[in-house]
Amino acid sequence: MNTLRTFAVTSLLLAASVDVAFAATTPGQPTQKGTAGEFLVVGDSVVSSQQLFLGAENMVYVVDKVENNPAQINGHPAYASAFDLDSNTARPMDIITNAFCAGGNVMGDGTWLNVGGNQAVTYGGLQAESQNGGGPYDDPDGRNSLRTLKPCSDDKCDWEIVGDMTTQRWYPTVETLPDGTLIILGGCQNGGYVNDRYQDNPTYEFFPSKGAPVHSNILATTLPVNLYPLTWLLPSGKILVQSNYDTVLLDHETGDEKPLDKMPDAVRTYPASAGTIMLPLTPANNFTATVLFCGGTNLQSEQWVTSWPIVEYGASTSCQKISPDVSPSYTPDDPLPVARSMANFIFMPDGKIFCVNGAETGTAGYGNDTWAIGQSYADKPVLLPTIYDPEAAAGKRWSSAGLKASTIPRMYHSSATLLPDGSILVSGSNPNADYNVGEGIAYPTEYRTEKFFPSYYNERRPEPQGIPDSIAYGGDAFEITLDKEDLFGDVKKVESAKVVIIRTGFSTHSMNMGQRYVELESTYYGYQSNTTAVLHVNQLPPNPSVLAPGPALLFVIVNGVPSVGVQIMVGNGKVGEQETKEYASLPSSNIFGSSGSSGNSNNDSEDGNPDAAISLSHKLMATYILLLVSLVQFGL
Ligand SMILES: *[C@@H]1O[C@H](CO)[C@@H](O)[C@H](O)[C@H]1NC(C)=O
Ligand SMILES: *[C@@H]1O[C@H](CO)[C@@H](O)[C@H](O)[C@H]1NC(C)=O
Ligand SMILES: *[C@@H]1O[C@H](CO)[C@@H](O)[C@H](O)[C@H]1NC(C)=O
Ligand SMILES: *[C@@H]1O[C@H](CO)[C@@H](O)[C@H](O)[C@H]1NC(C)=O
Ligand SMILES: [Cu+2]
Repeated sequence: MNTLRTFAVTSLLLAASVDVAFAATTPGQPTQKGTAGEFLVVGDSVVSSQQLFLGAENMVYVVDKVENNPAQINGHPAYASAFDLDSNTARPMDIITNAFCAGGNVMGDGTWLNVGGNQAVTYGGLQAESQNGGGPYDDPDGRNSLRTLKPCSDDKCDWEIVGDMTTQRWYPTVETLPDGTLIILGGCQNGGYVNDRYQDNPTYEFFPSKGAPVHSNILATTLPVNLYPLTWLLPSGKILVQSNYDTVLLDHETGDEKPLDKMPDAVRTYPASAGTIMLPLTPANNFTATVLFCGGTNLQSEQWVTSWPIVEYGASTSCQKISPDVSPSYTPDDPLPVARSMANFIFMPDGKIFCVNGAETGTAGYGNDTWAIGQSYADKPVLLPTIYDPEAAAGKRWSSAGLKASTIPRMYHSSATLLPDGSILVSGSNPNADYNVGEGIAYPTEYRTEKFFPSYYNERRPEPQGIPDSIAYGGDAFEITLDKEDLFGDVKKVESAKVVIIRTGFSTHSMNMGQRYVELESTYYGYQSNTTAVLHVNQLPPNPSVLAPGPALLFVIVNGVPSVGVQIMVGNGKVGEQETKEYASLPSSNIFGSSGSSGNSNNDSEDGNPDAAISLSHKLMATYILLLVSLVQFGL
């Protein structure tokens, strides 16, 4: 019995700040060796990577369902681990209760929450006799559990149970709110391939708790495929919720749900499990959110609840996107080159999207049906990744040019995340009720963990100086300096420089909850005489709904080559309302000492004196106009 394992002390959570160093550092070069365009098996995750997230610059945390993993901790199999990116080794961790198909996300102070899960189980994933621990797996019921982790760069941090939710949630989604608290949406009580009305939990609640769960109409009306609803906090402060064929804008403060258009072509929620992502929020698109959905499965509700050889049914190639703060309608985008269920969409620092994992037929889920492949409900794993370029012309956005396939099928219960060095960690796959390895098993429990190395991986990385340890919502701009090597020996390369913040998110079930890419506004001064440059970089817009507070990675990209990412804190590092300030205006870009005009630089500064340049600049007026527009647009 382990009844004392559960502490109902939510207040503990807010007491201490997170023990990760957020230092103003100059990033160096990657230490991992790899070949551009290829995967490399780098290590063993020790437990199967059903869920994972980058918690510290050098540490990925892995969460598995309860099963018979050979690695032991505290006298029972381990169901979690920490994968050290420097040594590529994992240490088993104790996550205490059964986090099977849990949700997760990060708070404004850097604390990660892992929430919900399944009842206690024994061999074969069958229900355990005791729900309080004991038995072979010693895994108390996790359906209400609120588990937190304050990540660390060593082995000194662990999961703890900080209390219970008011209701049971298996397959919940978690979204970070503008004050750094969390909203927890949906789920069911007992699990299964799809949901049903006897166990549905069509509500949302908050962490820290704001009381009883709130009923959600879209969750109540989109059975049976309303598990792990697809959600994004929008710059308007509303939350986009997509479930089965329905879409709404949720106002989480009033409970109002405004219906948007029906999702065309396919179901995107689990177990259809499309690849989904909010495209980059940039100054060029005025930080307007567009969400992309690709793949999934074209089935009607009644087709999910009868047993038929779904494993042979082709997945969808359809891509659709929506800009919910602007229009209620979906518009088609370039289809996937290969149909996929269970694709993971992962941001690369250059703003392109890496699409990895998944299967050409079938869906997520597993069972002992005669038609399953082993227990897998999916087949024809897609091994060749493909990349989506949001900047490319329509018809040309997808490409697998220069990419080599993986050799490891990664389907149900696989996951992926961007790493600071710009590689992508890919792990998991386990369409099995329990740990299942050995000869003749088509899709075993997979521990092998790969890194994928994008085209830029072995380029000399920029080593920008002046990266701050936190980014605010408006206020003074800051400067980042680039030297000759960072500019590839050519001052004009500064024209391509951008500064971006990426939240890598909580990866599970083809979702990366909270994943987001925001480009900061920046201008430059380039100096021809000594081939150096200064970037003038704005803080985030004065609106925490553009990027909720909490830790994220900052990258500087020059000539398409990203620096190694530095972990910074977005906001004040605390849970609570965030201060917003006026958005600064930046001096116009200029290359001093150049003989011809370049880019959008002006031509009145042959003396290389930036101050003279500003005072003379015809663009000064434009800057003031920009400032005015900014003030208006953020309602100041
Ligand atoms: C499915 O079969 C496996 C292997 O025989 C077994 O361990 C498991 O308990 C079965 N699951 C169910 C739900 O019957
Ligand atoms: C490069 O030259 C500019 C213009 O003279 C000067 O302001 C800047 O400090 C120089 N940078 C370095 C790193 O020497
Ligand atoms: C750039 O500066 C030179 C020298 O002052 C001047 O002769 C030329 O007209 C300028 N060109 C533009 C496009 O302003
Ligand atoms: C930019 O977005 C804001 C709201 O997010 C809006 O008020 C403003 O009109 C937009 N500006 C432009 C130029 O589209
Ligand atoms: Cu699952």
